Amino acid sequence: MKIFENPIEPPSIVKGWIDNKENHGSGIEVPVFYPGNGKQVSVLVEDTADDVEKAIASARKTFDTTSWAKLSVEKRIEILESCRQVILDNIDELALLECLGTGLILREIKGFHIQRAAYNFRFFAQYISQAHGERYDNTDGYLTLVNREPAGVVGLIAPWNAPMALATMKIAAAIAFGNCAILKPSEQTPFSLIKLANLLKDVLPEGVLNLVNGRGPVTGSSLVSNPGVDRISFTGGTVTGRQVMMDAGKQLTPCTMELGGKSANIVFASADYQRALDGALIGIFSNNGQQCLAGSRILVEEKIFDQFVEEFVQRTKKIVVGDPLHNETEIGPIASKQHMERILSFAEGVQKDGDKLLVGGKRLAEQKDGYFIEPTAVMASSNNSRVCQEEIFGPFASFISFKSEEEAISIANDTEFGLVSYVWSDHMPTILNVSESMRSGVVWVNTPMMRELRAPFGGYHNSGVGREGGYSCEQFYTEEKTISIPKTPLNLKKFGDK
Ligand code: TXE
Repeated sequence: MKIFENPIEPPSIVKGWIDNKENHGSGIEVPVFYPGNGKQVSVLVEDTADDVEKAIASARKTFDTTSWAKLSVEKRIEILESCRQVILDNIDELALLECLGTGLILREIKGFHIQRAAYNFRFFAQYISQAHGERYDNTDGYLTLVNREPAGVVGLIAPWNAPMALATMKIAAAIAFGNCAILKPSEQTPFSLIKLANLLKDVLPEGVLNLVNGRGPVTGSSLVSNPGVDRISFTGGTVTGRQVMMDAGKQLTPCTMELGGKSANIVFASADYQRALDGALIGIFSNNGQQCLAGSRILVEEKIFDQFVEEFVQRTKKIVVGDPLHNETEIGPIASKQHMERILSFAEGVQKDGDKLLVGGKRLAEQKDGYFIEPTAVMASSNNSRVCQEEIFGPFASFISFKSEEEAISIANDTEFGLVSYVWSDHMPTILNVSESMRSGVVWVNTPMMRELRAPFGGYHNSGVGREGGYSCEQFYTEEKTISIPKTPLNLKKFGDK
């Protein structure tokens, strides 16, 4: 039996971070595992409602009583650029810690996740250097200014599938628009983000970025339910998102929700076949298959269906699943035992639903203690199958064939989700018609994934509420204020002067 080594010596205990100091939480110890070998590597001390209260009070104090919220744009840009530099200076350690928590492939963590984390700070530095306000003159002699002011204290709840890349989008946006933030990483993957908070202590004033650790229903819900929080930005599952929104709703706290997906990857016979095949594999198997934007329902035009499926299956059989530290690995372990078992349960249920397993579906025995599974593909009997309707969130593709553009559109939109759609065709009228017909927040044409940070990202239906991206974040993390001033003293009506 092969036991894969930990990527880095794990911290023996993970604590919270308040006022640029470690905070020893008052809750229980929660075990943390390395997905590559299934061993417990650390514990995190859970932050209770009292610890969360302390983090909020610290953030509020900084927001209300220091110059943080009113810094000049030049100074704020300097700070955001320094955050970026700190990440790049510590890329190796942050990448190993990210790998320890998530089991993501180290090569990809270094090449994408940490780079994106650094870039998120630069992106918002550039964005605020160009942000503009509104000003209205009117014939009654008034000048009206529209200010965008920081929202205040914001709660940021991050998931486990890409902690650095996703959480820093929230942190950088919150800071760029003058807020103080409280981050709650996933209890499964605390290592890289707590390290980041520690590293940023030389750049960020006390109370600007606090971090609380713990399970969702304890630490997360204490943050969401606290009336001292002015915004909640959440990325996670749809079921949890619904709960978070209900809890936040009691205080009328505005939320953005970046939730699950079951995205259609539509391949027309008019597509560049080879690129579409490569794109379909990337769409479902990158990031160990654990991504909200995965192209998990692969819809292929009947004319090319058999050949496409056959070649997809042959390529899938050759995918290298293994140690995330090895350079040749293409898919690493699933993030947790519980999640691995959930993914496998879909493969076990395939026959019951009348679907057919094409490849994969089992845990990889030779790497028994790690959470490794075979990349999997299923031929669905119809779009009503469980494998086509539920988010599996793993290296698990479902195939369906279609005969016409109308049928493809109808199948693609027949889902509770609406995050992303992929369209593969070289026929412009098809590209335009399908793109405009998709009930999803994003459409990618002839490309597997492309995130333009200036553009909104988010979903229709149960895939989310609100958007992330340049202007979308500016709207979310600020309050608008309208100030009207007469340019010269105006004649006022005189009450009681008769
Ligand atoms: O995530 P949760 P789970 C999907 C994916 C996955 C499913 C469940 O389909 O199989 O969700 O994953 C915190 N109040 N995605 O259960 O629960 C939690 O501690 C406040 C899609 O592991 O959504 C963590 O920090 N916070 C997705 C964060 O929410 C709460 C990414 C996400 O955990 C909370 C991850 C509560 N009541 C999973 N309960 C994406 N959109 O990319 C939990 N949390």
